[in-house]
Amino acid sequence: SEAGSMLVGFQTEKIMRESSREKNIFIHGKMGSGPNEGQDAVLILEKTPFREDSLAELFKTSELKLQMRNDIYSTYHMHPPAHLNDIKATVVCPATEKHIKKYQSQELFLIQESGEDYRNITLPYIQEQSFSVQWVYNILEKKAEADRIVFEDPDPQNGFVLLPDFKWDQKQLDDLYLIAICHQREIKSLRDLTREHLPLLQNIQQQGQEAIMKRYSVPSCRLRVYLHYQPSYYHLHVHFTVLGYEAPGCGVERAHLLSDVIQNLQTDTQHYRTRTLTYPLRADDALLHKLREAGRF
Ligand code: M7G
Repeated sequence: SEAGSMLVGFQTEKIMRESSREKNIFIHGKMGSGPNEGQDAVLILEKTPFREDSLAELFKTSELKLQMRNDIYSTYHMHPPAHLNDIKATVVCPATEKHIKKYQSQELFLIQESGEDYRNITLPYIQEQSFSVQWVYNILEKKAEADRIVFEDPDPQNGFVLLPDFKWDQKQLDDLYLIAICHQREIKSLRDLTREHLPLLQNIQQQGQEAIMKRYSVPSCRLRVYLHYQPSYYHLHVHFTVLGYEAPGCGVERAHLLSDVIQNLQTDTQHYRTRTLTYPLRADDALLHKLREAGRF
């Protein structure tokens, strides 16, 4: 099939990031075949976690080659059959310059953005250049990933769609990761939220947690429910990840717990319009340069 041989002839241009600990590699290259041949692509390869329920099969079917033995110690090369030796591949193609930058490892700088900075500098910048949210609209309109939806509240005002994040392959619960995407299209980020959105946020929290309990038996006390500021995609969405899983790129500096957001809005409807928000930006981020030009960094 077309998908089956999509990576044949893939031309690696640059290894953007690699981690032997996380067992992943981020590659910028060009597609070597298929309808996108010659186009820029970001390819992320990641070895998948072990699954408890397949351990018995792993022991039974893998070939072991002794590497060394010394006293009570021995190490082996283990060769499991292909279906127990998955690599998860994520492809972004055609990838824009901005996509390529997103995955390139870079020095980070912490920004203190006041409400005024947001209106004068950040907002015009994100209106001019941010990632397309077409993939979000495809989900809301059931044009993509419709079969992956875990829960939907179709209400246009307070409703949302809950589905697995594309970072999660759903094979095990250790790295459980879902996102809730609201049906309302006018909320770009945390900065747009006021008390008026409390019913929406409470609905996402409540029904999202319930749906995850129902489907995966993971209770709300095991879930981290948060928003990112800045997000990559300016259509309001909420992350649900299981405690103990350190999702890549989900550092503490960008996360705002949904329960804190709700309380802050209950206390002050203008909270996220007026407060200084702290977040990291990459050295090559154009927003960083704008803030610097304005003498704000
Ligand atoms: P974010 O906070 O805007 O940006 O979150 P981040 O990627 O810098 O964290 C967007 C979330 O949506 C991320 O967790 C992505 O992994 C996820 N995501 C991105 N895309 C393009 C897709 C997609 O096409 N499908 C699904 N299911 N999730 C996606």
